[in-house]
This record gives sequence, C-alpha cells and structure tokens, in this order.
Amino acid sequence: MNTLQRSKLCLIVLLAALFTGVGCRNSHEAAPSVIWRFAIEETPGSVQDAYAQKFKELIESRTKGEVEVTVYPYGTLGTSDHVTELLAMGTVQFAMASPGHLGKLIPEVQALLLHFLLTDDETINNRALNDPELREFMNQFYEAKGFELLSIYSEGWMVWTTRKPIRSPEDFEGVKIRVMTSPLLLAAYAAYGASPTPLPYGEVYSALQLNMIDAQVNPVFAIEEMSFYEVVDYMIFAKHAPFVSTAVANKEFMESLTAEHRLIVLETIEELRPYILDIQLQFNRERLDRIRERKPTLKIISELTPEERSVFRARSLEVRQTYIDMTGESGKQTLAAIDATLERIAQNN
Ligand code: 6CS
Repeated sequence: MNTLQRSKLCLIVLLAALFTGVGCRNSHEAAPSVIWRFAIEETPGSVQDAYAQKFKELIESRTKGEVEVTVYPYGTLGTSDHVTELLAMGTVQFAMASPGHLGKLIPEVQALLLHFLLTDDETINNRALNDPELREFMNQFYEAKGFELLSIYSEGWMVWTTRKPIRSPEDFEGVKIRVMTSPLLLAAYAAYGASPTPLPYGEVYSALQLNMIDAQVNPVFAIEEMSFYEVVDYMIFAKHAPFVSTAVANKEFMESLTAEHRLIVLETIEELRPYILDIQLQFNRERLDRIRERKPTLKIISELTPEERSVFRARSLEVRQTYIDMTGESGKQTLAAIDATLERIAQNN
C-alpha cells in the first residue's frame, strides 16, 4: 500500500469513527452529552493548535461538561481541502480555513493573500483583520457556502525561505517557489518572475529536500515546526503580507445551537481575538531564536530596504487586476471594504 492509499484508508477509518461516535473514552467515564469537532490545518504546538486548545478549554468549562471539544490536527483528517469539505458536510463543526487554500472555494477571500494590500505595521493590520464590519462583510461569502465566519486573524509575517538571497524580482527569476493551493498565489509569484508550484502543506519539506522546489513561504513558527529551515539557506523578511487564517463554523450547526450555547461560542471567540495575537507574536519570536540556535549557518535577511520593498510592491499591483478578473464586482467591493477599514483605522490612530 503506498502513502496515498494509506492516508486515504486512515481518513476512511477516522470518518467512520466520527460518524459512529466510536472514541477512546473509558467505559466508566461519564460521556458529555455532545462532542464538537474542531479541525485545524497545522500540527500540535502551532498557532492554530493554541487557538483550538484554548477554545476547547473555555468551551468545556463554560458548558460545565455538557460539551467536549475534540481537536483534529493537520493530517488526521487529510489536507486543508479535506477539512473544508468535512466542515461543509457538518462532520466537523469548527475548522481553520486559510484563504491560501480556501480561495479555490471562495475566490473573494483571496484579497487577504494580495501582497502589499495591508500595511507594514502589524498593529494596524491586526486591528483591520479583527474589525467587526469587515468580518460581517466577508461573512456573506462564507454563508453562501454553508459556513459562519467567526474570526479573521494573522499568524505573523510570511517569510521567504530560499536557497539564494532575494532582494529584487530579478532574484526570483526561475525560482520554483511552493505556494498554497489558491490560484491567486500563482499570479502573485509569477508577477515577480518566479515559478510558483502549489502543494499541500505536508508535502513541502520533502519537495525542498528532493530539489523539486527551491523555496517556500510561511510564518516563522511554521518554518520551525515543519523543519523547513533545515533544507534551505536563507530566510527573508519582506513584510509583503501576513499569513491570514479564518476560524469558521458550520452554519447549520451554529443555527441548531441553543441560545445559551451560541452565546458561549461567540463570547469564547471574542476572548480568543487578543489571545491569539499574543500567541502568534510569542511563537514567532521564540521560534526564530530556536531556528538560529539549531542552524547558525542559516542566513537571515531580517528586512528589505524601503526601496527594495517598493520594487516588489510595484510588481504586485498587477495582481489586483487578476483578483478582480477572478471575482468580478464582489471582489471590487471586497477590496474597497478592506481599504475603507484600513483608512478608518488610520484616521482613529
Ligand atoms: O502553508 C500552508 O499550507 C499552511 N501554513 C500555515 C502556517 N498554516 C496552514 C496552512 O495550510
């Protein structure tokens, strides 16, 4: 049996367990009346895992044992695309759905992938991403697919990990860079002259190791937890975009909740907004130190000059038209909503 067949078999066994409610509980333990399933796109110890574990802790204590939350880390239910399918079916009730993959299903969310759309100031970006009006606007696209958008948040700056220094689009010429699977990302890196290759998260390390790709892009904590730094020579902070994720629930499930449980979920999500920002800052800081310790030969370009960034920015602007071509009027409205949010936040500063 090859790896793909084995992973499919595991998925079928797991799904059977989910549907039949077979679990690992001891027979003498009192079962909670309900189990809520939360699938994440990252491994234990990640930013998404911290979010889901805190959600579990708060929900279980606030529902006083009526609800148990089970967290499914990356791989246990397949790729990000599998997780999104399971959420749409209601097999899992909560999931992380990053625009980097979700863009295939909801093209409008790809606005959150556009380079240089947000600012180079993390505080302003985080306020914009957490803005309730923007979230409500984006929710219409999620609702149309049977989801409820609970949270939009940043997991930290995207960082290029490569075999050569990159300070200009010319340096990207011919570089095979792995991107997530949303189609807009192909245009984003083609605009710099690179050769983007979409791959699931779990295949990136071996693709780098086998020289099938030359580079990838992810926040620092992910570069550490997935060991990508082992198989590259450079880390480059261009501050072109943060890694944005969204926490999502199945809409029908949310509508089926009692008023009390719905309130508990919404209050918990509110509490998680500042929590996850602190966590991502902490994880990205600590894990950069860890990478430095483990691989002192890794060259870190911790920033590009304003002139270097402006060359990338200029190249990235053509991709906004690609986004509008993919999404039409709703995409134009999405860009306008993000711009208006950023402007409002800048004025209130
Ligand atoms: O690169 C990816 O595919 C993944 N990166 C992160 C940091 N989270 C989930 C996503 O699937």
